[in-house]
Amino acid sequence: MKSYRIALIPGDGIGRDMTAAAWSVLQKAAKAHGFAFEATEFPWSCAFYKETGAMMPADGIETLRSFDAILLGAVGWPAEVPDSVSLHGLLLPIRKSFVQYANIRPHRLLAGVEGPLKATAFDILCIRENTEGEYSGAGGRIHQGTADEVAVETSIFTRKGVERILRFAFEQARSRRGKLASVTKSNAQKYSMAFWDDVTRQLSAEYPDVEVTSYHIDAMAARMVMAPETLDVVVASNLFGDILTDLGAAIQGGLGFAASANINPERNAPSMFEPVHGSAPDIAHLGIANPIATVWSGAMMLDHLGEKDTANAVMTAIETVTASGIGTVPGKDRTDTITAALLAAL
Ligand code: GGG
Repeated sequence: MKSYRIALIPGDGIGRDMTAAAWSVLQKAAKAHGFAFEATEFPWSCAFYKETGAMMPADGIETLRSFDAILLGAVGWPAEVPDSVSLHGLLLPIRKSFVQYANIRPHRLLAGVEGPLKATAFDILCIRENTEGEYSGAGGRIHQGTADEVAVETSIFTRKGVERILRFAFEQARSRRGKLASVTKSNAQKYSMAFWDDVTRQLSAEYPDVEVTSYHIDAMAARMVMAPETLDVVVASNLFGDILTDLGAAIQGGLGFAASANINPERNAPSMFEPVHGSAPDIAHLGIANPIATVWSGAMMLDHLGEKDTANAVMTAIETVTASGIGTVPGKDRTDTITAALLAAL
């Protein structure tokens, strides 16, 4: 029987319950479709940091390299470990080391879910550059804690990095409704973001079948609220993509529905699948978080592994559950109830 080796990193807070729930759904789906998942769980998290002084062991990246994919829950426990430490110690090294440069985040309303907008029919695929830009980690602080303190943080945009993410986005647009929105703030950031706009223009000549429009981030934020149905594929830098996809999560009914895939398109290292949401310490261990975002991320993992029928079966199960009203209102149904309904729908 075909078997996939998956690295499971539950992480912190609700990440632990969400990966457990998603894993039970994915395993059932795999079994029903004649293949197996073999999980190896890694305890890398803020608790691990408290014990060892690192978010993962020094050979963590090499350990993960041999897996077919990574399923991650959430990272962060700010009461004990600064968010900048937990993020730069686990999630970002994985994304960068495995060249997972395309972070794909779908935003649409699932059957039965009422978002906060009047618009009900939208289907946006946000693509966030995932390895450089504002998240490059280039900078420093001097004279810390004094009146002369200086903090410098440099965004890095390389032609290689910008070209590959835009090319990926053009290809996605070509395979969908043929529309691409490229998001910058090139009036204010006149070097890096003007460069991004230039590369968008240059590549557009290779994709005459794709209608490409450049937007400033502020205009895009308004458009996602006022006219989300006009958008197809949206591509943005690391930070802008991060912010826009929390807005995307909001218009699709909440972070409980927002899935994501960190893709290495060249497939020379594992890709990683994780919900958009974080560890939510305020509701951790209350048993009320919605596992749908993680299960949907798992469906994206199935799709990436080439198990498209199984991915479709998981998505159908999700929408069968939400259409019945279960899991559609934040906090109404318990994690266990939603998971049981997903398993039954499969
Ligand atoms: N589900 C992964 C997670 O914990 N995300 C929280 C987060 O803050 N991620 C940082 C980022 O994606 O920029």
